[in-house]
Amino acid sequence: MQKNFPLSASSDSVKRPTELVWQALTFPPLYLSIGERCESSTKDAGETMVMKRMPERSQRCIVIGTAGHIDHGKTSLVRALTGVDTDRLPEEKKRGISIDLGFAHMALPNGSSISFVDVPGHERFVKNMLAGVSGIQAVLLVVAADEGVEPQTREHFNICRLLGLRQGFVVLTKSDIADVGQIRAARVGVEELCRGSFLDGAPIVTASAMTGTGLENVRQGLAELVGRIEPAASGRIVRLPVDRSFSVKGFGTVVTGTLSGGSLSTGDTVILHPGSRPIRVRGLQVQGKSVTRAEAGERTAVNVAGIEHTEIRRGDVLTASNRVEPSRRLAVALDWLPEQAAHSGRERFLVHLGAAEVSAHLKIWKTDAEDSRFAQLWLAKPVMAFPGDRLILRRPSPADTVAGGTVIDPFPPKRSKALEAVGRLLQLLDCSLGERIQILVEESPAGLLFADLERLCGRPTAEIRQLAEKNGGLLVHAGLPKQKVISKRWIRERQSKLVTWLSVFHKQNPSKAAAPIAAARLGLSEEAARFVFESLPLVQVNGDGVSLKSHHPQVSDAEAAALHKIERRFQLGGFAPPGVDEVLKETAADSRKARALLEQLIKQARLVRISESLVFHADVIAHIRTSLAAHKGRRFTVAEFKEWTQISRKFAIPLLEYLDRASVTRRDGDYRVVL
Ligand SMILES: Nc1nc2c(ncn2[C@@H]2O[C@H](COP(=O)(O)OP(=O)(O)OP(=O)(O)O)[C@@H](O)[C@H]2O)c(=O)[nH]1
Ligand SMILES: [Mg+2]
Repeated sequence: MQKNFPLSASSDSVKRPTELVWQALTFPPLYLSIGERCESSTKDAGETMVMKRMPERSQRCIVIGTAGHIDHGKTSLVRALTGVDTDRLPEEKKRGISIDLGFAHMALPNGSSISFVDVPGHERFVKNMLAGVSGIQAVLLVVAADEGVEPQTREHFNICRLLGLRQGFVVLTKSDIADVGQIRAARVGVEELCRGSFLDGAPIVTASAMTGTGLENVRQGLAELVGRIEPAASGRIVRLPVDRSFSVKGFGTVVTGTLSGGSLSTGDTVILHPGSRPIRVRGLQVQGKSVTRAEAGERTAVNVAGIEHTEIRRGDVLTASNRVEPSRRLAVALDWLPEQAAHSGRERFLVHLGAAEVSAHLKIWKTDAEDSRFAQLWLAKPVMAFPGDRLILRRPSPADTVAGGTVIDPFPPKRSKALEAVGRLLQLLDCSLGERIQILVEESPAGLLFADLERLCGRPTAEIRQLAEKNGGLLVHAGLPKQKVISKRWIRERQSKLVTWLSVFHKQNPSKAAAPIAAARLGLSEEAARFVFESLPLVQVNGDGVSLKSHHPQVSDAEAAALHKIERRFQLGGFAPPGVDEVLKETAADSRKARALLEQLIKQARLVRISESLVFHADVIAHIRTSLAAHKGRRFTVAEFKEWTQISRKFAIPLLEYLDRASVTRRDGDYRVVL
């Protein structure tokens, strides 16, 4: 039976032991009760999970991050709004600053709710701030009214802008200690900072966490903000970039993060990356409550089974898809901050993606001296990245944010020339998923499996299949053991090559009925070759041989006589044909030669192969087809069929199976139905 999380304590009623190190859990009240010790590990890394179902909760539940310079009042504002002090580390208490991420939540009167991610403002902890803001849907830019815009106001704002955030507003805090002139100056500074950005024209609310003045306006602003936020996409591959991993007594390992799409249910098996380790979801909490399902965009705490909390680190990723995998090389479009020169060469950067921080170097694809937009990132360790993911590039020393980036291709070709690479990235940059599928399939020499496409596109197979099937330029080949998508253009190109090759083969081997597929496949896999051959109207595939339909093998007088003899044997056999081996033996001393003659007759449709060892004359099959066609819809048993044809059971069963395959009849239990 599934074990529930403790539901007894509420955040404010619990007096937590001082040794609690990581109280800044997503939903501390439910995981922690008096005396429980919670340990944590917070280091690097990744993301993911596949979405399947629609949300079961009707209320909106969104994640908002704070941003702003050190000491500007972010934590105080969150506490005034939620009653939760997100500074929980002893060191945070001692130093009076936030060091790591803090979490709190509040309910809005309309039933919606907000999860706050409170970030530290200190310049040394921007890396922690980055682990928190990757999952937020809106920002509260907090600026102390008495100080105005400061360096980390700017850096945090830039990070939010570069991550592609679209919603948020500004709170000028500490209004109780700022005079009118300071407030006006702070407002002007903020307006200047935000000009032309997603916060241009956003409300600038003046408030004091100390006196409570203006907090009602902040609440109102939050309620309006929630209404403007687009719901996170369902039906996507879900990733849970882990920003925290800790252990709760009696429950074991709990990890937290923001689900980036889809849903996660208790009992699901998820895969931990890096390492591709499957683990089971024992329990889930969202907004401080145990739930059976967490949805895209929600701050989620996941109780996982069978793994120590120290084995999961900040930046690791949970995913429900076993087809996606982390990558060490990313093709990206970069947006450099104006004051930052374009970089390349040996300089190392820190890449922040999801909750991960990874060292990397850059290769910029320069097509002219000015252009440093497109680049390839070589990462020190793999990260789970999907096309369209945003990332931040920082210089480690002196620490500074230098650029934002968008992942264009998480698995780019290893080698290519700058012009080629840029041309390709420009194509992929703004394309739809359908166009991306087409580009990727056309690039690959023999088509792509759906599993490959899921990995390359970061989107679920069901969505990819739908788009591939309705794309006139692509062919979904169902005949292979694993379904593959092949471009029709590619087939057409191969078609002309194959036809040329076959013409040459027939010219050089005029007496051979067909070329072996293995020899004709022109560097393709046998599966792909067979698929191409079968799709060509000019070409005929027969067993292991392939030939042009227009080809008629030249035969000597002796061969013509042998052909006649073989055909005659099957014709005379009628419904009781002779054994293939027996006929071959009679025909020629050289068994390969005899088989080639038989194959020739099959190719010419004088004989029909029913199974490997059973061949009928074409007239017999034509006779059966005509006789059955006159009884459309008629049901009959094997015994009846035997009676009509006077055929033995040995031949009747394979013959009927052949007729089923040829859609002349359909099996229905003990009966056949004439189609
Ligand atoms: N007078 C006054 N003081 C405030 C107000 N808000 C915060 N403070 C004080 O400012 C100091 C810093 O507040 P915090 O809320 O910790 O600031 P922060 O932005 O979270 O700081 P970091 O997380 O370290 O970046 C504390 O001493 C607060 O008591 C306010 O509205 N009025
Ligand atoms: Mg703080």
